[in-house]
Amino acid sequence: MPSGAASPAELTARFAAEAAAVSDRLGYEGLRLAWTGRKKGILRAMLAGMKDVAPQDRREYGQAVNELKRAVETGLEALAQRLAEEEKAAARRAATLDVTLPGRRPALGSLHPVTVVNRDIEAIFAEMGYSVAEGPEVEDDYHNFEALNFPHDHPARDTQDTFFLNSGALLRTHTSPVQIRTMLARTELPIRIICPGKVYRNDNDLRHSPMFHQIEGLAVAEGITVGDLKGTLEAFIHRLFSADTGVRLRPSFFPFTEPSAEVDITCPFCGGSGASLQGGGACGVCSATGWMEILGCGMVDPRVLAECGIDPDIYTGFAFGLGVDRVAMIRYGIPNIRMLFENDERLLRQVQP
Ligand code: 2NM
Repeated sequence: MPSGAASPAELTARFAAEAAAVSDRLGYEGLRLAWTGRKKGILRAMLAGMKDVAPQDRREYGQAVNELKRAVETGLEALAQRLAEEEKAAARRAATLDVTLPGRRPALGSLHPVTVVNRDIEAIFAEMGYSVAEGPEVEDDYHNFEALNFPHDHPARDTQDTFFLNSGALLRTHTSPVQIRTMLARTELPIRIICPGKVYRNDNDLRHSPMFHQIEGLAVAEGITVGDLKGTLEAFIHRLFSADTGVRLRPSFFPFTEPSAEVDITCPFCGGSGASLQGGGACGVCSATGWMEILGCGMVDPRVLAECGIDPDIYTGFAFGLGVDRVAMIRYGIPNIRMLFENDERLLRQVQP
């Protein structure tokens, strides 16, 4: 054995230690070249060292180098296998879901204030036996005006208020045409419906939007009275706002109802006092009157019933209409109707159904 050189046994141990420290393919290549390299490999040097070994020791030395060579070869094979398994395991780890990680919170949507109010109103009337009726937003003069007893020169028919389309069609200015269609198509009485939906008027300023949302209601049966109208609307208002909300009817006029009335409620902000709650001053929401207009209503005009094939000598009915946007603005303290239709997430985020 060459003096000063490591013995095959020592080299076997060194190889094992170096192989254990290898953690990737680059390290493997380095190790393989260092030990089995044809020109500078350690095994090659060991064989070359044979000439320095005393002749009587050569046999034993040769056997030891052969054992080292086998140890290196099987060691390299084992190392290659270990690296391949580690790579596979790493790929598996990268591809699997760690179920112990905290979850990512999903982005929650919210309901538009108009949707919330629509649903609330629909639920209240559903309890009172009403069903929801819907109809087209593109209407004709007959269902939007004529059948509702609008005189031909009524200002609401004017292009100032109504969006007319080609061919005489128009965008409905209220949801009353749905009620006309329901009465015309009825198979049985009584009728108890509410009609929610978008309506359109050529009006656009801080208090008006060219598209807004209405809910109208209609009840037709034998013996329906103004008392039924008042009782129904009072019950509705007490459910929608609060049981202590004051309600008053003021005489009004609509072409399709007689008599007609506007319905005021005591202001939900000042409780009807007209005084600002934030110290002194007047309530800005109801302009210090203590009252807010919320609904229009009336007994369906006999001419409207007759036009829809319902005998007004036997049947009577009441109808009402309200602006859903206005109720949403009151409930959520939204100062400007445009804010409802700007899709600003800061508004939508504040609505808790
Ligand atoms: C309102 C106010 C008063 C109404 C009347 C009818 C119909 F079709 F039965 F004649 N539908 N809606 C009505 C009555 C609507 O909105 C302010």
